[in-house]
Amino acid sequence: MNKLTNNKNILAWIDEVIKLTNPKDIMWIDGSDKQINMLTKEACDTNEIMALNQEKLPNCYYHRTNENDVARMEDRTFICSRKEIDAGPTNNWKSPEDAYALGKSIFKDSMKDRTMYIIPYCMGPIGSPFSKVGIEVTDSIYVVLNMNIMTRIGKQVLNMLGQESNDFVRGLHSKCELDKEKRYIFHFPEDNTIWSCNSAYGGNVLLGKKCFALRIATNLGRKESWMAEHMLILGIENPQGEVKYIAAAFPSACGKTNLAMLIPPEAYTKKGYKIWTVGDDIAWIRIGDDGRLYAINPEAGFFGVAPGTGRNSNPNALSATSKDTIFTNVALNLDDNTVWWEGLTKTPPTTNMLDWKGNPWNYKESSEKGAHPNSRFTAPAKNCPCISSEWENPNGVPLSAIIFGGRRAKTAPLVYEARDWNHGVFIGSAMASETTAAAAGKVGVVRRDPMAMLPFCGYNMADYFAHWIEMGAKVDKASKVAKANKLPKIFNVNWFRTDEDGKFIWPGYGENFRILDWIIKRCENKVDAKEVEIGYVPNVDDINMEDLSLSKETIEDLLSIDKDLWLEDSKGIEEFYAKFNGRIPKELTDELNNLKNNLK
Ligand code: GTP
Ligand code: SPV
Ligand code: MN
Repeated sequence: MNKLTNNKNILAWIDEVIKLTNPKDIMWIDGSDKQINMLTKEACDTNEIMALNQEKLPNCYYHRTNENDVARMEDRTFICSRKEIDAGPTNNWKSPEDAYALGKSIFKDSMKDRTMYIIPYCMGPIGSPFSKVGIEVTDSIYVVLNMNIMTRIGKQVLNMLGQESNDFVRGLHSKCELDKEKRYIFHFPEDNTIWSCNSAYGGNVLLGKKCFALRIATNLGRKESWMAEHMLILGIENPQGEVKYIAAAFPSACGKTNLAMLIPPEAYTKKGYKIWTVGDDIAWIRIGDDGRLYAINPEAGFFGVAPGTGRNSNPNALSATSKDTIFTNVALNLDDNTVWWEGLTKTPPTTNMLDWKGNPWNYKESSEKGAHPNSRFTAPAKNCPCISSEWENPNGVPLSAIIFGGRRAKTAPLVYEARDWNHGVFIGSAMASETTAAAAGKVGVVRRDPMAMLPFCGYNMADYFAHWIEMGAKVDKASKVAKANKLPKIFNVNWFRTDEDGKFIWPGYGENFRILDWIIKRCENKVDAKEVEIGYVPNVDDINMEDLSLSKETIEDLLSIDKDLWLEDSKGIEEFYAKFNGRIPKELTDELNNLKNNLK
C-alpha cells in the first residue's frame, strides 16, 4: 500500500477501518488522471459503469443503481448526537453507542472481497478560508469517480491538511450487500464522523455532499459562526456589467439547478442581462471583513436531476453534461449508445431502448417511464457555459438577497418580501413544500421543510433557527459600525401555483428572471412595494411583462393572498413549532403572532 500521507491522525483512523472492514486491497486516491483512467477502465470491465458513445458523449459513462436504491432514504438517516434533544424532533436519532455498535456489526469484514479506496477531498476551493477537508473510505469505484467530479480530491488535499492536523471529517462507506433492511446513514456530529452502509445512491454515499456539507457542516457552522445551507448561488449581470449575487433555498427537486443556470427572456438578453452560476445545491456562508455575508459553493460539480432538463428548459445544464459526465438511472438508447430521459426531447428518438431498470423499453407501447424520476447526471461545474468567473473565488461572493421557495399549489404567492431579517427567518422557518422523488417515499405530499433543510439540518432545528437570528444580529452589529445595513434582503418565491386543472400557471424556468429582476430592484431601492399581511408584494406594474403571454389579471392572481388558506397555514406553523417544546426562539413566535394578528 502506497500511503499518501504521514498524518498520524489519518493513519490511525485508517488502521481502525481496515481492521473493521478487512479489505482485500487498499488504494489511496491521488487524483491523478492516470489513476482515474485506470479505475474507469476497471469499472467498465466489471460492468459497474458502461462507456457511452465516445464521439457524441466524450468521456461519459452510464450507471444503474439497485432498484431499491434510487433516492435518499430519510427514514434510514440518523443524527447520532450524545443527547437526543440535540438531534431535535425533526431528525431520526440513535445514541452514538448504539449506532457505532450496529454499524460495526454491519461493516465487519464488509470489504473482504473488495478493494478499499481512500479518497481525500476538499469541500471548497483548495486553500480557501471557507474550505474543509474530508476523507471518504469506500468500496465503490462509482463513488470514487463521482467524488472526483463533485469535489476536489487527491494529494493536493492532504498537502493542504498537513502532517499534524486532526481537522477532517471521517467518512466510511460500504455497499455491503445493498440490503435495504441494513441500510443506514449515521452522522456523529460530535466526532465529525459519517458511516453509510448498504446503499450506492448518490445522496447516501457521496459523503461530501449532504452528509458533510450540510449535516456535519451545520454543526461546524453553529460552533464557528457561519452557515451551511441547501442553496444555489447565482450572479445577475446588468447591462452596465455590474453583478449582484443571490442565494436561494428550494427543497430537493424544486428548481435550484434550473434557477442557477437560467437564460433570461429575450427581452432581457438583448439588453445585456446575464445569469452566472456559482453553485446549484449548497452554499457555505460567512461574514466577510466588510460585514456583509459572503457565500461559496463547496462543491466542484452538479449532481442534477435529469428529467425535465432539455434544450428549452435548461440548455446550460445540458451543455454541462455533453462531456465528462456520469449518468445514473436514465434510459439508454441502444441505436447509438446515448442517453435519454423524459423532457430531454418530446419523444425518444427510437423505440430501441432500455429503461432505467435495464429492461427493453418501447415508449410507444409502455406506460412506464424510461428514466427514473430521480435519475441524475454528475457533471463538472467547469463544463457549464454560464459558470461564474467567481465560482472558485476563495473569499466567496457577497449576497444581496436570499430567496426561499417551494412547491405550493395554492398558498404562497409568486413572490413576496420579508419586512426585515427576523421576519425573513420566520418565512424560512415556515416553509412548506410538496415532496418529490429526490427522497424515497410518497411524492406530492405537503410537508413543512424549513429553509429546505428538513432532511439536512444536523442538529435541533429550533437551535438552527436561533443561529440564523444570531447571524443576522452579528451582521447588523458589523454594519452599524460601517453605517449601512449590509444584511441581504429576504424573499419567498413560488413557481408552482396551479389552476383548477392542476396546471402550473406561471411559465417558470427562464421567465423566473422577471422575478429576480424585481428582487434586485428592491435591493437597490428602485421600486416600491405593497405591504400586505404576509410582507411586501410587488405592484403588478413593476413586474416586467414584455413578451410574456400572461395577462395582468393572471399576475395579480399569482400575487394574491387567500386569507383563509393563510390562517390554515399559520395553524400548521404553530403545530410545527409546538413539536419543539418551547425551544423556538421568541423572535419567531412573535413573528407568528404578528402574522395571525395581521390575518384577523
Ligand atoms: P436537488 O438537486 O434535488 O436539490 O434539486 P433542485 O432544486 O436543483 O431541482 P432542479 O432544478 O433539478 O428541478 C427539479 C425539477 O423541477 C425538474 O424536473 C425541473 O424541470 C422542475 N422545475 C425547475 N424549475 C421549474 C420552474 O420554474 N417551473 C416548473 N414548473 N418546474 C420547474
Ligand atoms: C437532493 O436530494 O437535494 C439532492 C440530491 O441534491 S442528493 O445528493 O441525493 O441529496
Ligand atoms: Mn439538493
